[in-house]
Order: sequence, then structure tokens, then C-alpha cells
Amino acid sequence: MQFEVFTLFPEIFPPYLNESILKRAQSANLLQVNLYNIRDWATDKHNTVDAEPYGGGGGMVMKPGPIFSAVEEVIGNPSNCPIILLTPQGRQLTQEVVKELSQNQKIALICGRYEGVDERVRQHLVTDEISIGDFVLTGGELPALAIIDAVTRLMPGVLGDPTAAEDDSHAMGLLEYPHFTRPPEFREWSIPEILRSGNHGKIARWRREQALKRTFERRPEMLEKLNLSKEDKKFLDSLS
Ligand code: 4FV
Repeated sequence: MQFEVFTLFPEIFPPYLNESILKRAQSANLLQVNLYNIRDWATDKHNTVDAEPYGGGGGMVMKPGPIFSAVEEVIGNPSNCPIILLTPQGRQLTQEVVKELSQNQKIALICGRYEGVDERVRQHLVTDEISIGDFVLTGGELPALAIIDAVTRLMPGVLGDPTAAEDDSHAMGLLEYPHFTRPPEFREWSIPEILRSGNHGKIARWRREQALKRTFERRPEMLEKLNLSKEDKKFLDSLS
């Protein structure tokens, strides 16, 4: 999986990318992240990448020129991969969208700063816009890292246990069931006996019911999208 990342702060990325699973994925050539500083494509003597908004109002806007030049030089025009702008105005990032993005071999990510990018970048360069949530950040770098992280862990060979990604909560459309590990007694808190029964059928059922219960309590709207078994429905009825 190859990410071409266009940003004004490339130095933000290595500290996160060069640790743990993402570091191993790069060493195993399962992940490649190329970082480009948009300012390197500024053409004026002050390497200007932003300017006041037409029509007034506070803040600055990123100029189209340096962004178009950078992306077209690196990705080419027409582009042979999705060109994603990270913005609060984008479609919501979900595990479903992550799975869809993971079907690509290469993805370009544009990280905005200031009040955002000139609208012509959206109209004539970007092929997709993604938001990581209804809140405003100082830059698109964290959202870009979130996409790189979430997509990379779906790459075969990245997670130690290949099934781990499948039974992810959001992968199944349910919130995760409770996890317990050693010690069996912590302070006066014990763990559910079922988990030490060795009866994997019963454990799987318990986990399914716990995931249904947690989803019912915290995110009931997620249940509408699922095709639940009779058993699941009977269990959920017992909750209300
Ligand atoms: C954001 C988000 C986000 C908006 C202005 C960067 C900032 C600044 N991106 N999901 N939420 N971006 O807040 O993706 O340019």
C-alpha cells in the first residue's frame, strides 16, 4: 500500500509512522509513505502557500498553485489513484470506507491548513473528500495518519493474527465485546467465569451477546444496518 502525502508539515509523520505495527509494515514493504512539502512547489521568492480570502473574513486560505503543481508532478494528470482531501466537509470515515480504500494500491492525501484550501482544488483536482469527525482540527495531518493507520492494518500480513481485523468491532458492524486478561482477580474484581470454561462455543455466544448489548446501549442506530439472527433478535428483545 502506497500513500503519497501532501502537507506543509511533513515532519509530523515520521514519529508516528516509525513505531510498532506501521514501522514493521514499512520494513516488510507492505506500506510505503512518501511525504511531500507543498511549500516546495511555491513559485514566489517567499515560497508563499497561503493568502487572504477573497471577500474578506478572518484566517488564510491555501493557494491552489502549489497544491496543483505538487500533486500533478508526483501523481500525474490524469491521476492514476484517488486524490483525497481531508476536510470536515468530507464523507465520514468509517470502517466500511477504510475497507473500500484498502482496495487501492496507491492513495494521495492532501492535508489542509489554515481555513482550508482554495475551492478550485476541490473542483478540479480532488477525487474524494473525507472527514474523521464533526470537529475542527488545525490541520489535515492527523486525519491523514488515521487513514494510513486504519487502512494499513487491513493489509494481509500487517497484523500478527490475520483474523484480528475481521472480528474487529466495527468490521462486524457491532461495538467490541469486553476483553479480559491476567490476573483473573484484580483487586476485588474477577473475570466472567465463562471465559475460563474452555467452551469456545459458549465463549463465542457470550461475546456476541456482549457486543449486541453494548451496541444496543451505546449505538442502537448501528443495529438497524445489520441482518441479525433469530437468536440475536431474541437476545436483544430480552434487553428491552
Ligand atoms: C478535518 C476533519 C479538519 C479544517 C481546517 C484543517 C481542518 C484545517 N479534516 N476531518 N475533522 N481539518 O478538521 O478531516 O485546514
